[in-house]
Amino acid sequence: MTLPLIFSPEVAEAKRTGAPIVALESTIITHGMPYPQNLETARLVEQQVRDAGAVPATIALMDGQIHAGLTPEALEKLAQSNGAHKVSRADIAVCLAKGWTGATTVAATMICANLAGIDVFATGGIGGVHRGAEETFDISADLMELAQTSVTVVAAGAKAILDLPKTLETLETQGVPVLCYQSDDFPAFWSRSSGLPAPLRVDTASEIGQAHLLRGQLGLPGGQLVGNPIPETAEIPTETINPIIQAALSEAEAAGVSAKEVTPFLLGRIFELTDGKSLDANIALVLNNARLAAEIATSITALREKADQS
Ligand code: PSU
Ligand code: MN
Repeated sequence: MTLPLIFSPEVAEAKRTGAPIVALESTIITHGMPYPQNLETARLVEQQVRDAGAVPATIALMDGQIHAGLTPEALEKLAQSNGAHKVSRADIAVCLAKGWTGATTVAATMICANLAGIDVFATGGIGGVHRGAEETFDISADLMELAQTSVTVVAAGAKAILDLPKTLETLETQGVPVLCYQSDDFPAFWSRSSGLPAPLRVDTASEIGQAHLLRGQLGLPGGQLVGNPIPETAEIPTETINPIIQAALSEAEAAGVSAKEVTPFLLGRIFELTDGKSLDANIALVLNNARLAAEIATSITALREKADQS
């Protein structure tokens, strides 16, 4: 049985020439933003990766295949689809077996990127330990994936809808390096700082690329989480966003939302409660992450070429 993995023409060409590639997730498209902003953002993010000198590979499951790179038509179809499944580690194989359309979370995108030989992945925010996890046990599979799959993930930290101290503790327990880019603080998505100190600070894309390769050499499984703070001009002050987060959390509890519906529910309510303003910030930070991810992928490619020559 051959691996059900196919590349878009653009990604296949990049694989052939050894050009740097950046993986992008698709749950953010189907479950993270409304149509048509989701499609516009997905296109902008892909273009940002290209402008920064790498090739974008948006990952999704369709017709029984893992797609690494989507054609413009496939991207549009995914962004418009209402029935796409949210696919994490647990769901990938069944989704493929059934031929469903599956949008990949951070965890599933890491698995697919790794299969496709892609080292770097850009997203908005990762999943984490939910508030009240001591009761619900709701901890995103993204955290355990970072501990076992060797992909460097660039995110603007994690949203304050989560319990950020517990999220960082879990990452530490799992041995996941959390590298905060040019910052002494762990970023909190819409805010540049969560108020929590950076577990590790890095200042250049090249350091991140070197650390990625060193982890491989050292035989350490798992990836790296890069926390890239939202650009200052796009930041939403905590005084503005915190009451909205609280309201969304209370509504989720009152409505009895659970399991994989929790994150999409909260994101949708925050979008509505901010009259869509949360989305502008979200778009700015994803673009910022795409740029840094392209720089990291470029530096990994250059470091590998240098090593091959010596
Ligand atoms: N956090 C965000 N935006 C998102 C997600 C998380 O700020 O779109 C998506 C990502 O795909 C992430 C997933 O991997 O939700 C986590 O879902 P869960 O908490 O159910 O594991
Ligand atoms: Mn969950």
